[in-house]
Amino acid sequence: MLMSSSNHSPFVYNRPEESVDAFKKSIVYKLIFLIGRSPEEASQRDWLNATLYAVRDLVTEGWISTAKEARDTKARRVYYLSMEFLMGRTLSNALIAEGVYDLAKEALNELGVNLEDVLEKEVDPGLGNGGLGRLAACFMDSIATLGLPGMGYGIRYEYGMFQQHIENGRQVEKPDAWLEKGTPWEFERPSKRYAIRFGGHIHFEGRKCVWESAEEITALAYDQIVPGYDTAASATLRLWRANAGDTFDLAKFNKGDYFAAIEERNESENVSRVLYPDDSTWNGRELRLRQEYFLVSASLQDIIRRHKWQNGGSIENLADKVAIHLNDTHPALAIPELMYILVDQEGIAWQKAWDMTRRIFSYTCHTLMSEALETWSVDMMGKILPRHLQMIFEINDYFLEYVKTYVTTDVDFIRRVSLIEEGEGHARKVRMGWLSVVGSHKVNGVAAIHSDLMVSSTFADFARIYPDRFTNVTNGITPRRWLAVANPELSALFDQYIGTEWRKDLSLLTELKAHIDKPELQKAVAEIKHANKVKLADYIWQELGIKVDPNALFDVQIKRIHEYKRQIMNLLHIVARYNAMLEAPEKEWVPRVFILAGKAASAYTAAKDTINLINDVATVINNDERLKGRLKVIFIPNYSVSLAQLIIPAADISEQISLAGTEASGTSNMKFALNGALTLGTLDGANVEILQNVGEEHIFIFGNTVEQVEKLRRDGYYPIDYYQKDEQLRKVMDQLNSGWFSPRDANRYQNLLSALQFHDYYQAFADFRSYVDTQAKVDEKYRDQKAWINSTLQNIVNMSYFSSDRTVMDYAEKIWHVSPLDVDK
Ligand code: NBY
Repeated sequence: MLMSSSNHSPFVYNRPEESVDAFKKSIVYKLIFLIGRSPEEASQRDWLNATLYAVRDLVTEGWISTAKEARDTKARRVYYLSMEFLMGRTLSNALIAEGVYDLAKEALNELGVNLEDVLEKEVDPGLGNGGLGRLAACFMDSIATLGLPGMGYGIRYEYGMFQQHIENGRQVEKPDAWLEKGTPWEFERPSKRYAIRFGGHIHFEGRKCVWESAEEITALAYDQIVPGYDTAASATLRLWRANAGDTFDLAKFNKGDYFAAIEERNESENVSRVLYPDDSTWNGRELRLRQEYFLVSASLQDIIRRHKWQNGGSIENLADKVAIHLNDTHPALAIPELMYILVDQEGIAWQKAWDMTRRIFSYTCHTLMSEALETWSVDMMGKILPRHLQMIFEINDYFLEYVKTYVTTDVDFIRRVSLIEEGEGHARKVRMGWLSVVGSHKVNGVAAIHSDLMVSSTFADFARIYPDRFTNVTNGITPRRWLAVANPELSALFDQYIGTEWRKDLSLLTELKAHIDKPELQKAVAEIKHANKVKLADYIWQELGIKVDPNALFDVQIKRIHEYKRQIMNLLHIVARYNAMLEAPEKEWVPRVFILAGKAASAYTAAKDTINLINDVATVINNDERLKGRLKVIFIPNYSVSLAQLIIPAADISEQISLAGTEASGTSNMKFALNGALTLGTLDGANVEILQNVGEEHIFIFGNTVEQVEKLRRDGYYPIDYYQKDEQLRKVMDQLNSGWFSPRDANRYQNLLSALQFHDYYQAFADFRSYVDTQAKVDEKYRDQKAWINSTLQNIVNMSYFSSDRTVMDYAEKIWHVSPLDVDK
């Protein structure tokens, strides 16, 4: 049994529950003895760090006990391998998890420090690109809160996602040196270090394969506590940093070439230098392959060391005690790595090792887009990981033999499912998606529609081979960060009606249904939304010097910039609205603020041009006085988790307008709905399930269905037909083409626009009319504030399903087969 967080700990001599004074003392103690500053000379950052240390004390014992509990009960554990974890800021989340937010506020206040100011000082580590990385973070939060024996493994990139600056309307990338500010939350683990080997060659000694590597670097562990909410249980996120270790090139060193020897050290540390800032196209770089292997090798060594330690040195029962989850194919090398360990190092028979491996692994697919499917050239893999390539060949032989024996001998089919793509005229490639499916016992998509498409398209052949392997686990979001932390006023309001337990059990939101018609609740919800909009408007004024009216409808699209997400279609509607307003300036237009944010991959020209076009259109519209401030377009730079926490609670409309069949799930759609924004979306990803949960009167659905999209593709999609038929669209496109919004460089958007007009894979014109018409319905509803607030509430109370606690329990039961530890008594 673990000590509950509310019990008195004998070790933390000044647990703050007892009094503000104890908390004050703890913070000041940290300030003086860990940071080395007196209260008089402390900066805001010093106070932040001192508070972080003080709060970390509160969770550390529970964290240690959670680990002990898992050890003592020999629990089966789950390990979540991910190249990305977008954790967001720590302090506010930890204060809320420990139930000491108000106490900390008061303690700091008495020290003359404002907690909210201090919170804003914390860096927001950008160790991920977007949805995939943030999902991993929500899962860690749920694993901790549910008390599951689980742990995350990732890379401690020295530079996270680049900082986005906007210069003359264009995105400029600046390095994100997040470590410079210090990392008081983390525990360095100098004793947890593993050798990671690369290169060299293999030879056979009899039937035994021997890998003699050429290079070795060290992986060092850094741990973060992920506190569970209102429980002593915590989870661990372990991130690896590359270190050159003790190895020098002694030849160079002895020759007196000191600098060359040191230089090489620097180079080997490049492995954990920087996050690849691309969320869609995989780019085949050697350094990325090294990063993936670095994560996999360090994590598996750590997992096996722990397992052996707890199982008397035996590895026989590994598959009974360990589940390893692959967050997309990025860590898929774990499959041949485990085989290498079991077969070459542990001497387990190949077939038995393969059975164990498949029981251990499971894999989530996050995309259907072919350009995002990882493949590595056989040549490159052979150079960096010769034994792993050999092992993949062995797995492939075994697998294809199975297919020929039990499924089909059709050569075309065999060629399609082979783990090795045999290129005609191009080099052979390893298909990491296929490897992940073959090496796992379960494969899941992230929303119902996506999982269906997965088995009918990308993995259709595999669904025939392994009909029971594929399943769906719809994504979710943690209500702690996305409601309790991001929207404290709304949270406090709900507490008054249904108590505080919804933070742990989001199904309790349904109890609000009994109160939905109460005018005082409706009024309070409207007032809180307004206050959140005022806050965002202040930020926009501070950062961009643009005044927006908090009474206007806030229409928000925040996500990575990508053609499939169709920010450009949003823009087409904005320009159409602009034109319509100028044609009838006296009409009662519903004032609107269009807010967009998101980063473009640095080599993605169409995405970068889109940002430029948004800003060009914004400049013209925002300065057109004929509009009397009733239309504004705002691009907020440098989108991040912390900005999402500011923007989402202030949104009225959530734009989820990807082409049907392209967005695997989306998760911001859930965050918006939970905060009372109404979705304007296509029948794509989790929008479909949001529709099912909130009901069609409370969501704005438009556009072609997957079936219609596919039919258009088959029959031929001719954007020009839509252009000719639709006068409003024609006018918008003619304006854009004429350089209306970029007079000094009229041809700036030629490529972007001609793609839309002649061969747009994402069919923006096809959905334009229904999008614009649906936007008119949005206005209509917004005019009826009573109806609007009712829909707002209907969205919120029907969001239970989208808690990541539900998602993670689904994984735990169906896929990982792990159960919660007995943490609190
Ligand atoms: O994963 C996103 C999906 O687009 C979104 O629909 C889904 O809700 C979310 C969580 O399941 N995918 C995503 O964020 N992908 C990446 O960030 C990503 C990152 C790196 C690479 C590919 C994709 N890569 O190839 O390096």
